[in-house]
Amino acid sequence: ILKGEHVINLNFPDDFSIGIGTSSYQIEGAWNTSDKGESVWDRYVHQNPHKIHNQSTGDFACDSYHKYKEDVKQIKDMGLNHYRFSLSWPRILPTGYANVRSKDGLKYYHDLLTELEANKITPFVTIYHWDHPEALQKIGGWTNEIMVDLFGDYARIVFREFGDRVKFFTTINEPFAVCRDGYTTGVQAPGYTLGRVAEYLCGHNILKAHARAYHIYNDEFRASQGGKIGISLPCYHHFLNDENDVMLREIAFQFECGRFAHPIFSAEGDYPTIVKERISERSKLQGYTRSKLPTFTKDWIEYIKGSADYYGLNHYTSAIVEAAPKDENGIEVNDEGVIYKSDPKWVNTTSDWLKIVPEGLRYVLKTIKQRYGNPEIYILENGVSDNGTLSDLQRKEYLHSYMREMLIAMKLDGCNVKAYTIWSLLDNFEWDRGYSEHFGVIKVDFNSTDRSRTPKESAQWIKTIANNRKLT
Ligand code: GBH
Repeated sequence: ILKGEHVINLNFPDDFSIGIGTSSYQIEGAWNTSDKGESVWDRYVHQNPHKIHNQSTGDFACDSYHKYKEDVKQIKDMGLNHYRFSLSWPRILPTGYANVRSKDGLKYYHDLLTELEANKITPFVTIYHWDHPEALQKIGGWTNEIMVDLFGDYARIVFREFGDRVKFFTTINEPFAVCRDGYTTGVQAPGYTLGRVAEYLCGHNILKAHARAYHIYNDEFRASQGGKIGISLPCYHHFLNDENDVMLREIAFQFECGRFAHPIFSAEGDYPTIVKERISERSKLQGYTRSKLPTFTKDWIEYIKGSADYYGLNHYTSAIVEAAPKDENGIEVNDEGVIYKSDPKWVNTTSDWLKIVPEGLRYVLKTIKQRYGNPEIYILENGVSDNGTLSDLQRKEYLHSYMREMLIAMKLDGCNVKAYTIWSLLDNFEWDRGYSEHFGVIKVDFNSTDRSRTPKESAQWIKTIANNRKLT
């Protein structure tokens, strides 16, 4: 550790916001209440029950559609500053298009905002957290460029409806996961295993859609509403077995984080050169006519560049990167040419992909600062799962150690972190893992029809931190 570390105080600056998050499909339930449209997740879990742990669905989830007042009370009880939640696109626009709006859908979110205002909790609103309308998937979902226009239309309605009450917007949650798991691995809705052409096309359209929403906000709403808008991107820290392998780290960073961050946050814009070169070379080796990675025109590069007021970071864990093996033709098994491993010394959690590596967060924050001109950073997700206990000691330790690294990055490295968001408020529908991994600081009894909520021990700990404004 570093000289001077012992002398820094671990208090949160006065203007720093501490909050907690959820997403619509994971908690709301009420999947077909009133005129809500079907989402890709509704369709996916109903048509592919075997792809979800225990054949679970989010049909009822935490029933937050009916119990949002209780959710807000829990946040209030912990003394937190903000609540990050997402809007369900088909709840607001049942067909996906802007010509049909659901009065009940809009009312639900207005009611939630009213409750938050009454409790002085700042809303951080994510416009899209994976549950787009099934009707739009029918025409290709994120592989169809029309999504850029349609997402823009949806975002405009969101700003017009809610922008006088919401000052923090996030356009899209984790494009990497949407495209990798929706189109290549197929473990998330819509569940396709189409490969990298589709995955990169998805990412390409998501970057454009994000920028479209940003510019709509900028041109039509910023002057009167005065909020901030950004995107949430996941980023691990990449450790090396051999410090001479710095190229592996560079490639891993640029494929996982830079592919989405560089077009938006770098001075030059566009995809990172190394990503363009590697994908183009490999596409050639594999006999494709052109690169699997689409190309941005100069206009699009300029339009996407700078399209965020803050860098939204989702961070859970880190990995060791190694060179990818080669197939029988001597070609690396994936475009990036790296694979992820974990250190057996890292502490395990209930989620097999999530090892506890707090120092990774500091590295990631420093990397973002160095590469992208010290942007404001909002940590929008950080947390850990448990196996259903109320005595969640590991969560307290996890949150403490990660918050500590964040504060060190702020105070010693000068990283401009302005908000920290715990994932998650509630045990919830954990996508393909169903209800088997519990990320909540509030336990939800999924066997009770009223989905009763009980704070875990970590909730009490969070309350102490939020009240003292200091990590002890
Ligand atoms: C977040 O993504 C999501 O934004 C949030 O909705 C979710 O509740 C939270 O994670 C906790 O899971 O072992 O190959 O199947 C984090 C990124 C992407 C991490 C998918 C887990 C599965 C890896 N996630 N990934 S694998």
